[in-house]
Amino acid sequence: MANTHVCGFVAVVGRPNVGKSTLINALVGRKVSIVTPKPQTTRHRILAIHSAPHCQIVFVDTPGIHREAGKAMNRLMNRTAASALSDADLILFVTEANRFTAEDEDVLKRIRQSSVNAIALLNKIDNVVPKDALLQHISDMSKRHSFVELIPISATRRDNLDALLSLIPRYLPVSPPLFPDDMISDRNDEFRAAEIVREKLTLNLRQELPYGLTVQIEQFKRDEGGVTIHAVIWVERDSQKGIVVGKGGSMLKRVGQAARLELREQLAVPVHIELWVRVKENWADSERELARLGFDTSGNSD
Ligand SMILES: Nc1nc2c(ncn2[C@@H]2O[C@H](COP(=O)(O)OP(=O)(O)OP(=O)(O)O)[C@@H](O)[C@H]2O)c(=O)[nH]1
Ligand SMILES: [Mg+2]
Repeated sequence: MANTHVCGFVAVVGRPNVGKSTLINALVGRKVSIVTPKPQTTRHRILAIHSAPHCQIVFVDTPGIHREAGKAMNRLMNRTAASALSDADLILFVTEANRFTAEDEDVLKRIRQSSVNAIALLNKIDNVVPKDALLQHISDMSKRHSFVELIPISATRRDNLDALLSLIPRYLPVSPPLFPDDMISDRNDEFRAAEIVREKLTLNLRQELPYGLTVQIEQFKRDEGGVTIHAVIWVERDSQKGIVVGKGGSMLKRVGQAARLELREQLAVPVHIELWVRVKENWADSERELARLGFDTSGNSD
């Protein structure tokens, strides 16, 4: 039908670290969501919007669905992903092309229960050797569920992403756009600043520590000179404080510098960042603290 406009929500789901956020950033052409090599990077539901003359695709980035749901934050992350999945018009189920794990199966179970149309994406095909193995993985995947499409991709190399973008509109309902056509995300610059600081912390700190910290913006001020940001890095225990500060403040300096450079690029104005580290005992295991720290704890049910 000529001149028919479609619009809908496309939930991007999968276990942690399969490349959901990388894919979304590549599809909308902007870094809406942070990316790191460590699992459990995304903690929030983040919208990334692609607008074209006859369609508007609202991608929903979600936390990786995972099993070690020990703390309140982990349970909240899983709930956030599950509710995005059941509210969607279409699901993009992201897996790694060369393996299918028990956590992937957990996600697929939720997809089956939702009865929403799902496209299976086998990501990171640049990692698959020998290339023939990919055919076997595609065949295995096609037997697990009646996916409406099954597409091997590489989010980092952009392989098959244009094909994916051109297929999605046929699974979306006829609807006018739900968002202004110049809007790329539902998140503001303050949220983005907190996330970029957390990304730089995750990239620079070793092992488990990134899971125990969160970033809260205390001040975000714009004036003629640019943007001034004051951010607090909350850790769970006193013993973690020294590691985040680093020897003579070296870690904070490195993280602040990396975040400043990226934000200056994104905001196109000079950026000044000051970081503090504070302790809030076991914040990640308290629903109340999570709500105070900006997590959306409302209305998500399992
Ligand atoms: N080789 C390769 N690596 C990729 C590809 N896509 C993503 N990655 C890498 O996979 C890692 C995880 O990427 P993310 O986009 O953060 O993964 P995610 O699924 O959003 O992870 P969570 O937010 O933790 O659930 C990063 O190191 C990416 O660079 C790809 O196509 N090929
Ligand atoms: Mg992510």
